[in-house]
Amino acid sequence: MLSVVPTHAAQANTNQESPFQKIQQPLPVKIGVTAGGIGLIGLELWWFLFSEKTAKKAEEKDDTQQVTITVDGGCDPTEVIVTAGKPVRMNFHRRDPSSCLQQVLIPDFNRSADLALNEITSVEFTPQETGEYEFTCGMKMYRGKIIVNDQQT
Ligand SMILES: [Cu+2]
Repeated sequence: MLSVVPTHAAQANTNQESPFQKIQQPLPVKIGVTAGGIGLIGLELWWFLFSEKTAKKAEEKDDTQQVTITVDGGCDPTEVIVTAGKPVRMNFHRRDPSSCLQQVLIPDFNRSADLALNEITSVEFTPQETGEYEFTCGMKMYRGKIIVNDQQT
């Protein structure tokens, strides 16, 4: 997402070179900052709406539904499918050194965990009700979904 910044800087430079620089500088700068901000928002929207989603059903082992999530520039899978009423263990394998991904939050189940680099950190909870719940990185830039289905389905 930071890759937007150089583009914005280049636009600001172009504006400063125009002959109207002294009079109009504050306005182009404001427009540049606004455009940069809108660009970032757009990029985030694009990321959330159109980036590839992968869904994976948790596998039942020892009465626990288990799923491994690779954390590397985001989460894979982005959607985890589990069954209500049974313990869930999410194994987060963090391979990305970015500080953005050093923590995972599952607010609906009151869980948070610090992820050690190149290690698997497990988070356990038992969803009692069907529905869709979110898990995110510490700063909520990356998001994933936990889909809790009825036992019959
Ligand atoms: Cu983050």
